[in-house]
Amino acid sequence: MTRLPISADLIATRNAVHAEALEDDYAALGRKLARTGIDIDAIKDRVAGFSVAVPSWGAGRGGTRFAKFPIAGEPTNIHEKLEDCAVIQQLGRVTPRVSPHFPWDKVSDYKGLRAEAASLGLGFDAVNSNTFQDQPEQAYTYANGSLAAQDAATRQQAVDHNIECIEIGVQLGSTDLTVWVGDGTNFPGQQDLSRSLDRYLEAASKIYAALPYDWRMLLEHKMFEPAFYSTVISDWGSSILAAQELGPKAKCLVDLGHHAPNVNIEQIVARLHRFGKLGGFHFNDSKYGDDDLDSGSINPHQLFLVFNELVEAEHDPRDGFNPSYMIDQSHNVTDPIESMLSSAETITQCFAKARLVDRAALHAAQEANDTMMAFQALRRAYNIDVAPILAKARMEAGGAIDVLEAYRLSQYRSRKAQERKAVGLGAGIV
Ligand code: PSV
Ligand code: MN
Repeated sequence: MTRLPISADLIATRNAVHAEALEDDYAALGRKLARTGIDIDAIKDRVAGFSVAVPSWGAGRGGTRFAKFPIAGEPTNIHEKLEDCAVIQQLGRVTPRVSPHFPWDKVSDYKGLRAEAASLGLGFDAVNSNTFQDQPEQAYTYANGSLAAQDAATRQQAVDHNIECIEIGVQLGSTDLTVWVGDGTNFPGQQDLSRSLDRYLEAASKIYAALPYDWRMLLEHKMFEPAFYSTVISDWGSSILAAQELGPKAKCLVDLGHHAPNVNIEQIVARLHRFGKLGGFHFNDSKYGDDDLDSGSINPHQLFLVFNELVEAEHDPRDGFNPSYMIDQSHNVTDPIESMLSSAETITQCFAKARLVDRAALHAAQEANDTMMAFQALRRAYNIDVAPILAKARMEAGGAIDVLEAYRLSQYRSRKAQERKAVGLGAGIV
């Protein structure tokens, strides 16, 4: 039995208020799109089939290394995080899966956790391992690295943790393990740059060997932080080389905030797909570094261009096209539920806009070296406001036409503030 956290009556009542205007906007957009041969209902159906996972850790207020400013009613355990993720899914209807992080989300009964999620209308996405922090009970410190550590026992501990994550994931119904390590150096000379990669590859291959037949290992690269001189899997080049060395089940995961400033991320996406190594995404946005800002809040055009490459890849799947989509954000100054509702909408908008690109016109212009018309093929799609398509798909799936309005009217957060224990101060996410 599902027990959804927001009153269905509230959603229905608010939708009734907005329905007429939505029909009007949808019809107008339908006529506009029809003039270029696009069937709006077909786009709506694609939108209805789109989904992106939310990170369990995104349900709480994030923080910087300087401070965290908790809000009343934020979750402090996986059960409460699931409840908040259920709100996001119930209202927005594009986030049916949660990506858990271990040991942050550790429980004693994972079958029970899976059933609990299902009762909230949720499933589980990729499991994320954590060898970038020490845990109270662990034998060896990760201060000098994990999978690439000099010390063999430390490497083995990191391998064992990843294998435990796979075992947990099997019980939760996941089929992907996302591995991000913070291993690296802060000083030139601190470690040998080649031998540290050798150690990483050797340890990673032990994790790879433990993958069930239908699982993938998603390697997440990041240029810097916490290591500020060198990082072992620093960029998509290191990532694809490692994935190629490990085998076909190893793919690359692109976190949008993990690149040097101004890097052409959409080209990286195209390259990874070209070589059969595009595994998935952590969506967020950034201005300066790994800012973990809300998706599309800084550079929505870049997000659209990433989705444009994804549509190209889907049309030309080569050895297959099955990237997993996840959000990975840190919500430092907003209510995390509102941020994820808004981000999921932005991501879906980019997905929809990329489908509006006149591909035949784009390809013809490319063939003819007609730069301006090729650019215009993208620009025209980017400029279309697809909000009515998303709202209609959402409404038809039982979600709210105006997600933020419904969320605020539900007073969910203030209700939780009465029920939940207060979060301590401190820094960082959990
Ligand atoms: C690292 O910055 C990262 O993007 C990885 O995905 C981690 O698992 C996540 O953030 C957690 O904070
Ligand atoms: Mn990430």
